[in-house]
Amino acid sequence: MKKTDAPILKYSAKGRSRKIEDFLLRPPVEKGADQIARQVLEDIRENGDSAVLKYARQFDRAPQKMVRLRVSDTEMAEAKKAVDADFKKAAKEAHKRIAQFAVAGLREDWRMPSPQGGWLGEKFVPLDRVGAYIPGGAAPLASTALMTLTLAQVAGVPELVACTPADSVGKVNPYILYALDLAGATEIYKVGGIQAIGAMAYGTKTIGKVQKIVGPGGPYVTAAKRLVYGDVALDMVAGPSEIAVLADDSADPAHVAADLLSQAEHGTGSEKSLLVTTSEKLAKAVRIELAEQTKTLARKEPVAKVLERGCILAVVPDMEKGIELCNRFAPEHMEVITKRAESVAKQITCAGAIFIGPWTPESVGDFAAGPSHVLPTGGTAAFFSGLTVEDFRRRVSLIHFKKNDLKETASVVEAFGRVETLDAHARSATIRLKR
Ligand code: HSO
Ligand code: ZN
Repeated sequence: MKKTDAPILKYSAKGRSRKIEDFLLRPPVEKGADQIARQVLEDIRENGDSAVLKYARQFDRAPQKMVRLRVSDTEMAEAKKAVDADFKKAAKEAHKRIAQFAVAGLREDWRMPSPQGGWLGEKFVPLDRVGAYIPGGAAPLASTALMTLTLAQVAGVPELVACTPADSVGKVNPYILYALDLAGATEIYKVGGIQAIGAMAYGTKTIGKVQKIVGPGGPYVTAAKRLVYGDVALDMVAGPSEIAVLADDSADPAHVAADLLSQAEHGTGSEKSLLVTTSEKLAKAVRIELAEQTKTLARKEPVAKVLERGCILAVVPDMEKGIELCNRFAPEHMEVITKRAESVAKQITCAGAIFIGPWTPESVGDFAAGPSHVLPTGGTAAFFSGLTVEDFRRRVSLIHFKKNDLKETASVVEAFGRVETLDAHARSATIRLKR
């Protein structure tokens, strides 16, 4: 076994393997990032645009001569020209499917009767201004533009802001720009990292404050998002990609390996790939495939890093144990490639998204299927969910009482008012019932 081979480990009923337990632990925020984020955010809060520009030059690849943060109409027009027809077609198809899924996910306003003639309900209203963070860095994630703002577009949000870092000549990747345009972005700024989060959260002269920030990011973006919670609404912790594959001997090892590598190639080296299988034979074959297929990938180095420290092949005694391990891992992406995959998938309860059966590679979820690929990572799928259209609307409760509803509940209001020593609460109900 080479250093870069993922280890095959047993997850059994007797005693837990230390290596597997360590693998399951993913600290949500890297130390160090938090401290830097605090300083940068403070500076942006105080000094606005000049601080944002300073950090864009310092931390993004933006050149010293870049002075304008906003992407101009000319830049957008150039990007549209630069993008090839094949990609345009693909992006439109993806956009259509993401929008259709979002429409299906919209909740209707609803009402239920209150017993004495009134009614109770909820209504859903689009937010006014939201911001999406589109990572630059390791790969130009054009799909992330679609997987965030399309949902806001369907929700009916009028102001759609996007921030994404500039490259070394002060430009944004044209494919990202094209996708942002399709998704209805109304303002695009060339700024990444903590500085993008700070600008959107606090607002500067150039970049007006947003109500909610969504989108994935590295450790610095994640740390910054945690620190601006409350100044703005946020989505979830969406860090380095993760995939778990639950497979039995019906799975094709080449397919399983390809899927494990698909998330390992994202480039940070902190991605996680986990195979959970009832078949040791499959695990061995997958290990060989991982090594073979890696040789043919462009991003060998980051992939090798993940294989070395972020990938394990766990052999379980039965499917039940496998399901248990997957739920404990709570992965961002969970593939089920087993016999009776649908019934196995029913028992997976902790995952950002579940990909069911041999014809559903995770990559369709990244680019084409419909649900957003912005999903919780780091084990937070145990309590967070992926981005949906409802993330871009506020839900407002509605209460409409008739006199008899108030009569019926006045004693409840009075009782609580008494216990909580809040007379005026009680009175505002009883005063209406006095003649
Ligand atoms: N797998 C990433 C999304 C992505 N993949 C974008 C490729 N491009 C999020 O989990
Ligand atoms: Zn991906």
